[in-house]
Amino acid sequence: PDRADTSRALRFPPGFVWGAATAAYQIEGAAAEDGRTPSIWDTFSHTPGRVHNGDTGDIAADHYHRFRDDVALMADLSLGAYRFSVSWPRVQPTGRGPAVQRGLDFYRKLTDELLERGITPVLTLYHWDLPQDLEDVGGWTVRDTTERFAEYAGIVAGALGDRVTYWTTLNEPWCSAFLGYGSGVHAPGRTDPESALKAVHHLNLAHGKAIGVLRSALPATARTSITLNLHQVRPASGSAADLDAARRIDAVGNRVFLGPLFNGDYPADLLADTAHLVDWEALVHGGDLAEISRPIDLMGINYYTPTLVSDGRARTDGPELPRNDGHGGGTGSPWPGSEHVAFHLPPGETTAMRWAVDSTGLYDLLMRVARERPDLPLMVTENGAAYDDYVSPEGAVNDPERIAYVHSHLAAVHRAIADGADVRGYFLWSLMDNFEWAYGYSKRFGAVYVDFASQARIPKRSARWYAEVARDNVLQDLPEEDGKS
Ligand code: GBH
Repeated sequence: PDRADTSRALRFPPGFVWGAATAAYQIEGAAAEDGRTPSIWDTFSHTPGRVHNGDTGDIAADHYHRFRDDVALMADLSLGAYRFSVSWPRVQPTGRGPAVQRGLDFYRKLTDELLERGITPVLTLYHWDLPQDLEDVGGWTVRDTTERFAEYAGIVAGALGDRVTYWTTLNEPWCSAFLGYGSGVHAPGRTDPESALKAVHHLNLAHGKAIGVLRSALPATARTSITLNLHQVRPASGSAADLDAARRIDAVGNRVFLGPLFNGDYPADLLADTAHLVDWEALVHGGDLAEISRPIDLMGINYYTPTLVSDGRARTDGPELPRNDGHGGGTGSPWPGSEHVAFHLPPGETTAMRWAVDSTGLYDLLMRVARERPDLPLMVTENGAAYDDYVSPEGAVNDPERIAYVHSHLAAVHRAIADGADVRGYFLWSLMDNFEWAYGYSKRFGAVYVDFASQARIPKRSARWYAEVARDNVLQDLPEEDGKS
């Protein structure tokens, strides 16, 4: 891009929320403390061969014991908001019955600490850690789990409703359903397309029921939402076959959520594409769609990289593109009914995840949702990048690539706002290095470096840079040495 075009400070709207995000299993550790029992991620990570290097979340970043220091660090970094998740098995170990007070106390202390420092808590009820006892009776493939989730939502709302304004039901239900029950790369590691489709409906329904519970349990000032990892799907060519591949991935990656949420219906093409895999009529009961489409106050969007697809059976035109499995490994497919679609690595730079760096994808995604629902405020609830960070002999972590990545994506958010998208905030993934699911501790997404042997925290250069952006509410042009992307 022409630097002359971009060399100006981008001011964000007054009140724009600057935050960072984490998730319980990825940072808390203390896996067996204060009554917590295993979640599906404890079981999965302790199963040999499932997670890189046999890593587990047993200790993780030990945030359960270090939360006061971590909140002090957030204040130091001028964060206005902190997005975290509640560990279901810490609060309600078997997924049913009475709550464990010590579990709830942790989140009371955490949110008090945040509020004392003027940091707005943004709470997610479910970031993938289903109590193992619920998985043992079917997990997300069974309808009862939706009732269990609604009950759990009521418990947390009762305990924290007086101090938390922002409530998110689910983080990335696409991952829970299709990586958990389809590809098997995430817990519980099942690889059955029918189970994945049942899971996706039950996750949608669990969200809807929880919204109902939150609405009645929380004060009118509370803001409710769901966070989706929507896919910015692009066809590899204009051929009819590639366009159909893109339509299919848009259906089972995006519209499977947006349809019921926004229109109270599953898209007809999705039902047709998957009719041979699941009995939708038996799965979706009367009244379910009305529950799922209950109004929400805000939509969270997580974005990392675009999704480039072709018809893997009949590709004749367009450039040869390297393959990318589209789901980070796993033996099953996370795309039930569309297993023939091929995924490609978009051209250009990649991060340590081998994900393409493409900020236009974020712009396009925000504009798409804004066009569909102009009335609905949006938040970027996750965006960020893993790079091979290391501590220099002087004890510093210099990560210019992460600065360039975040800079370009913030510029995309700014452009979307200028073009009419109602984006209210941005949360960097992640506050600190953590347990990166199937990759264990091998991938570092943090603004803060964590030495997992000593648990020392070292803010990376990107953290200092982000702190300035947050403090000033302005994105300055990057100095030449930090490059552009
Ligand atoms: C999020 O998930 C999670 O919410 C968070 O917990 C996690 O730590 C973070 O992102 C980083 O991974 O194989 O090239 O086609 C990310 C969900 C789903 C995003 C798969 C990338 C495919 C990329 N991811 N997707 S590719």
